[in-house]
Amino acid sequence: MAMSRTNVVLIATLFVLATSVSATEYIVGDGSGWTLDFDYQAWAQGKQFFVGDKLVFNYPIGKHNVLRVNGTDFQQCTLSSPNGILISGNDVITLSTPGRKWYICGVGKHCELRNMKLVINVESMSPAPSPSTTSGTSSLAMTKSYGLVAAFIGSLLMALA
Ligand SMILES: [Cu+2]
Repeated sequence: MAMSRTNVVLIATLFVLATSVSATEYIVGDGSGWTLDFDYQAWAQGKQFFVGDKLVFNYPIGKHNVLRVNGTDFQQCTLSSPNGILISGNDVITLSTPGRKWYICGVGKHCELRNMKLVINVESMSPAPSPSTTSGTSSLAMTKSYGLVAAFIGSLLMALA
């Protein structure tokens, strides 16, 4: 089985290489999720979002939703032209283009009165992974990525044994 062992090592190596430049997944509101009276501007502050990163909105189905809106709708909490309504309770949005992105909750007056609104700025280029330039959040994200890689390789090796 020497050949298949070589293949496994090769696959694992490729996986590590791919993951080292992979996107970051941000849980909006972290442990609080997408909910009432959370300061999403504070949450977004200090984070750098890049094309390819993902936002995850977690909330109980039916209690909230996620609307992609434009800047005017965001300011006024209006729903004149939502560019997509997400209702799954575990909504994953891949940031596919650079620029400002606006998200609000369309349920009741959650946007107007309960601060369920998030605006972020997405930058076009991902920085080269470098340990010397880590902020708190990105190093955490990196640690998470490498943990997944380790788990992946571990399960591969176990399958082989
Ligand atoms: Cu809501």
